[in-house]
Formats: sequence, C-alpha cells, structure tokens
Amino acid sequence: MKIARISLHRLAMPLVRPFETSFGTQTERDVLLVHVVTADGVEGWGECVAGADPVYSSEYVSGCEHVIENYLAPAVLAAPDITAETLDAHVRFVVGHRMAKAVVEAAVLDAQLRASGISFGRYLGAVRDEVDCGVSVGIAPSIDELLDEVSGYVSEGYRRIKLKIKPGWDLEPVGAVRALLGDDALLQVDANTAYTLADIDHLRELDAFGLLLIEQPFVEEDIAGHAVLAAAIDTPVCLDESITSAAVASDAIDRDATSIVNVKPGRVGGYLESVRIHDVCLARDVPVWCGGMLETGVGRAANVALAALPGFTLPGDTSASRRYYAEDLTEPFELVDGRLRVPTGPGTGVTVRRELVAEWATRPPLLLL
Ligand code: OSB
Ligand code: MG
Repeated sequence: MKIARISLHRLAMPLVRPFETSFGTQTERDVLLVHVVTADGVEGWGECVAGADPVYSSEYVSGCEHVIENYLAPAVLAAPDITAETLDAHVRFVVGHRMAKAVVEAAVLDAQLRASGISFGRYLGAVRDEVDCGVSVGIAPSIDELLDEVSGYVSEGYRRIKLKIKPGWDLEPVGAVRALLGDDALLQVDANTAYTLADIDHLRELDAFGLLLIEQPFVEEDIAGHAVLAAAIDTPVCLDESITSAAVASDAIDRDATSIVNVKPGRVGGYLESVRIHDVCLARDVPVWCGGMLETGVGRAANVALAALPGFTLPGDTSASRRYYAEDLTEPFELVDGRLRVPTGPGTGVTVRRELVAEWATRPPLLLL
C-alpha cells in the first residue's frame, strides 16, 4: 500500500462536564486527527490521544503534531509500500513519541483494513461482539456532587466505577461511593502518580473498601516503588503511565509491581504493541483492561475492538460517547445493558462526520504530500 497524502486536522470539542484529575482539570478536548489517503483513494483516520498540555505524559498534542509533520509523515510518504506491520521500520529512527506514532499507525491500519474489508476487531483478534464498560469519574467539588454523578452512571448501566483520587480526596469519597454502591459493585481508583512511598500506610487504608485495583499511585519511572507498595497492601496495583511497551509490561510483572495492566494504545505506540502487551499478560494470567483518553468515536471505535480480545477480562474505560460529548465525530457509541457493541464494518467501522471536523476546526487542515 502506498500512502499518497496525509492531512492533520485540529479541533476543539467541549466536554459535557469538567474532568478533574490529580494532574489538572479539562473542560474541552484539543483533538488531533490524522487522515491518510492511499494511492488507490482509500481513506483512513486516526485520533491522537495526547492532551493539550504535557501533564499526563511528556507528550502533548502540539508536540505530536510537530513530530508527525516533520518526521513521521515524511517517512510514511517516502515509503513506496507501507502497512501497519511495516510502519515501525520506517519510523523507529524517532526516539519515543509513542502517541504520535500510534495515531499514524491507527490511520494506516484503518486504510489498510478498509481496503481489504476487514474490521479492527477481526484483525486484532476480538472474541466478543460486545464489551463490558466502566466509567472514569473525576474529582468532584463535593462528596454530594460525586455521589450524584456516580448515581447517574449507575442508572445508565455502567458495570464498573473508577474514581480519580489524590491526597486529600481519597478515603472519604471512596468510602462514600462504596456505601452508595454496596459491597458487590466493581469499584477502583486512579491516582495518576499523585502519591509517594511515604504514603504507603495511608494507601493501606483503602484496603477496607474492597477495591478491584489502585491505578498508578507513584511516578511512572518508579517500578521498584510500586513493587514495594504491592507487597504492603491488599488492593491490587495496576500500572497505567508506567507501561510504555510489552517489554516494560513484562518486566513490571516479573518484578511484582503490577498484577493488572491498563492498556492504552496511544501510550504504548499503537494497536499492534497493545496486542503484544495483551499476549504477554494473557500468558502470565495477568488481567488487562482498555484505558481511555477521552477519545471521540474515532479512537473509541478501535479501543472497543481491542477490548474484545480474550485477555481483556475487566471492564475498561470504554464509556459511551455521551460520557464526554454531547455530539460525537462519528455515529455515537451507546451503552446497552452496560456494554458497547464492537463495530463490524471495515477498518474502525465508523464514519467520520467531515462536516463536524470542519465546523469544530481550530485551524485549517495541514496537507502533507
Ligand atoms: O489515567 O486513565 C487515566 C483520562 C485522561 C488521561 C488519563 C486518564 C484518563 C481517564 C479517563 O481516566 C479515561 C476515559 O474515560 O477515556
Ligand atoms: Mg490512569
């Protein structure tokens, strides 16, 4: 397959409510879409997961755009023949920048699969036609508002609740939500690196709430610290930010730093590496689940397909479109009985609404030839 042109689209989408985490508050999403067109005229789309600012990871959306424009897109356009499987050989001269590489891979893969009439789910190895969904709940202004928000998600049918926590917003909100949900409900927390080893005794108090897991309590580089924590508390430790590849996942598992893994395709450089992480974890009986980065329908469609692989045994942050957006860039993903259907059409199986891409654009598309 020859990629004839690539265009970069940048748009702003308001969130239905502010999303607060230990690293900041977001009220809109700064979306970067990569659109590829093959020499045969087949189109593919990918969505970059990077945030507007480098506060979740070192990558951020303008940085990704710069790397794609100046390094990745020229390498892809220069290749006489390229597929998602051979892409890495063309872009591995760029160190890191996994979120930038992941969106290019997603667009190339989408075009490749559309050209051959294969869905993401079939290509990646999906074994289910629908996936159990959870929802990530931000830090709220008060416990009452948190309980209102959680109650709303429960009535929508979500099968698992994840609460964002930070020092000063942990035991009390988690206890209140556990009391609201009852003992059997799946409840987990995500600290986004807000704690240190000095907090171990405090984090042990979370054991009282029967949590499914605690996600990324310490900084991403601190695999050893997570191993110390995992040995000191009953709540299973799950790494997110730390897991940048299958090799890192394998190492973190070997060192008992993580017993569950959050897989985010953008963070690890793409869907192919995500499948390798899934395979490494499945071989060791480590459950995985699909994380999210407030994706529009473009990224969500591919994530839902990934979440249908056999090792994805826990509900992911694969929420419905309306969790974040009043109107989505594609046909909306809607929860039915706490699940989303895996798209079955070629590629991601969703159609990008070009009129909305144009309407919400924050600058004209950048065309690369
Ligand atoms: O840590 O999982 C995270 C959103 C942005 C950045 C990091 C994270 C998140 C979420 C929301 O928790 C996941 C989602 O619903 O898409
Ligand atoms: Mg997380």
